Amino acid sequence: MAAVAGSDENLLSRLFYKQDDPVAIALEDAFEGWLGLKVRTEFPSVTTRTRLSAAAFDAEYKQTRTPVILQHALSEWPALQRWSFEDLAQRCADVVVTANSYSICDDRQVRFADLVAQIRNGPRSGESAPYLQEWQFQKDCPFLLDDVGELAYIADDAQKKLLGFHNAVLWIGARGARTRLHRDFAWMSTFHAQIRGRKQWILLHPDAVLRHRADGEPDFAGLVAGGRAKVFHCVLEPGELLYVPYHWWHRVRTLEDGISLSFHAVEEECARDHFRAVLGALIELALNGDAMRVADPARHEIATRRFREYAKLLG
Ligand SMILES: O=C(O)CCC(=O)C(=O)O
Repeated sequence: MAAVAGSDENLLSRLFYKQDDPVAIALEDAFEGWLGLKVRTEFPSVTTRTRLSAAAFDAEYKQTRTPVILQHALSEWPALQRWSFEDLAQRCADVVVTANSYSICDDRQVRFADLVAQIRNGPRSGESAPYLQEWQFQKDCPFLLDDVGELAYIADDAQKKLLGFHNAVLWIGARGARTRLHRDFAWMSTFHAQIRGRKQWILLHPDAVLRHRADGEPDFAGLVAGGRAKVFHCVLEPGELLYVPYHWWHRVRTLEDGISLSFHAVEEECARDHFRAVLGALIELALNGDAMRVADPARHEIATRRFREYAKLLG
């Protein structure tokens, strides 16, 4: 793979946002190949805990910014019993959503019920697996929130405290759908509730650095060199909740047709940085939107969509 000329940048940042950039796509494909060889044998798994109290979660995982899988956190959620593809397709049928919204080559507007039919029928040949990513459902389908229980782990979410609602989004995709390596915007931590299907997660510590080797190839082995584990993996099962602390890189592959819900929460210590980042991004879009659209169309498109949804929620 061609190196980025004269650059010693962290290649992970190259993947961030630049979802349709050919260099980023080649890099991601090479990463996928490397993961395929390593993932089952060499990466440590994310720890799983059962019925963990909010206080223990705080002390052991939140304070140390360590990912963890929490079992039984969702057992009171009606969604676990009620949500199926058929149920959601019936109740959200005519809502228009954007499928594959993390790509500007592949994205498309579609009726929700039609998208579910496409997911269940599997991708047509040559098409990527359909994926409804980061769907801000709260305005169009507020009744779905009735099926989602409280989570004691996000009781201090600074966004909820300030704006009155959590940032909750749905991910509904076909087997094989993936979200490429990225880290979440604006200091948000993720609490990802798996409702249907299984998902493979790869998590990279915030300090992880990916550089080129002397021959110009990406040095994936360097990610785990030095004995300090920087890459973790897990397969999230229905009923489990995964905590991904802010700034951790993550990459997700849907192993079976799946439905999941993320809360993107703002921890108290990050509140100032979060709201500064959101405001900064909004100002950048307002003042430099045209330049951004030329330099990085995918980033421009994703930011525009995100703020449009945000405006609906605030509106
Ligand atoms: O499930 C996915 O495909 C991605 C989830 C994710 O990146 C998140 O919730 O922050």
